[in-house]
Amino acid sequence: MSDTKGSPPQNLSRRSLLKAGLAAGAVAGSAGAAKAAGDPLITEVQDWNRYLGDGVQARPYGTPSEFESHVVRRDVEWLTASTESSVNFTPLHELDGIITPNGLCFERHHGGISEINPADHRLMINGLVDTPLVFTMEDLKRFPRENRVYFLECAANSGMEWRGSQLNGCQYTHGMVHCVMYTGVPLKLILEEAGIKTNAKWVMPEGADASAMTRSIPMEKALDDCLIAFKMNGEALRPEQGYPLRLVVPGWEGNMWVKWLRRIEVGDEPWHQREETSKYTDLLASGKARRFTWVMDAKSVITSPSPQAPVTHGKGPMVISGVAWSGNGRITRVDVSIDGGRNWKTARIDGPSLPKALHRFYLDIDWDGSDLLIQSRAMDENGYFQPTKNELRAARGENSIYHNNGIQTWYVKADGTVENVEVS
Ligand SMILES: Nc1nc2c(c(=O)[nH]1)N[C@H]1C(S)=C(S)[C@@H](COP(=O)(O)O)O[C@H]1N2
Ligand SMILES: [Mo]
Repeated sequence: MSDTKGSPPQNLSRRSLLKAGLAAGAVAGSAGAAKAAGDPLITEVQDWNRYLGDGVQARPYGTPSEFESHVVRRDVEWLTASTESSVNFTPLHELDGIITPNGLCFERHHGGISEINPADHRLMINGLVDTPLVFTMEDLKRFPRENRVYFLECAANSGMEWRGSQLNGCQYTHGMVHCVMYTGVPLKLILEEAGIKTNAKWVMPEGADASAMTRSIPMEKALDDCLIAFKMNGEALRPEQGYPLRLVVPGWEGNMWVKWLRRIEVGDEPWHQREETSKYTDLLASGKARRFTWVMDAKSVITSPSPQAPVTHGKGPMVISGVAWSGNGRITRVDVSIDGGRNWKTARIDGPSLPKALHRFYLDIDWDGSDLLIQSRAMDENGYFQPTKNELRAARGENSIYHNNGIQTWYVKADGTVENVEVS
């Protein structure tokens, strides 16, 4: 659109000149007024206004406008050796509200994406149950189902930032999180159908993908709020997200949300699988490792402005926006600082406030055009406050990758560009 800037309008009618003059008068004296007076986007009838557009069914499955083609998941090539065992990131800096569009949910696979025909998919329950069972997708869809909105965060989200600021973009530092509405059957109902033995204390979901992902989950959680989900945001799960079936483990680390779910074993103790021993444990400074660190603690990040979303409008009104979430429930408050944590203002949370879901916050400021160090810190319904990165490092040392929920700083420069820095 900027290629039309400055080109003189042709064939201006008296009427359109008059109108343009009036428009200029309305914002007299400003640079914007001069532009509006001769702006062909105002004075000329545009093609999209003149010609008929595509009819219905030109796009049987809708996709975003071509002008939004930059809003995509992105990866960091040097992070992993292969794309099949890798991750890409949600473009948080381009999104608003609390729901992540299905095509933009970050992907984390350990053995690539399984392509499964739902007619060929089975879910088995075995182990310490009265009756081992195998369900087809059709069987599962005959159980009462529920709709619930939850965030999913990989425990490694922000892991590259433990020792200092590294990746220059909110998409890369914080984009291993998404939030959708799941439709599924409570895991409790499936376990009750099989009948769990009195000594049953743990369940182990297993994936049908090449990595056959397995994790141990305590029975209390399995019977509490876990779902066996087949829909996200109203439509079938995407293959990337585990089509046709995934486990939803609200508030707990993403690794436990087994995709392409094909089996649930019931046992009396944890299985000590790879993903809960050599991976997804946190090596402390003492040499000991924390393990079974399931809950994702309260965290927040400013999504805009941020390095990939610089300020292009100059001084004056500016919307600072971000997301906050807690694996322990609702977010009750988000504070924003524009001076690197010296002073804080309480941000406005807008949209639904659901437990274990993303919350959207805004701070509307009048920017004086000077450098800013912007930060956000979230508080959840238990009174837990998101820590600074120094507080985190004091507690857990510097070996960690997982569970970095430290406060993020963006350095907004006078020219509007934004950089990832650390003020702790
Ligand atoms: N079967 C299976 N389930 C899996 C994985 C996998 O590789 N295979 N990756 C796990 C990890 S580490 C995360 S963070 C989440 C990512 O879910 P997403 O791809 O929907 O974002 O899925 C989890 N479930
Ligand atoms: Mo993960």
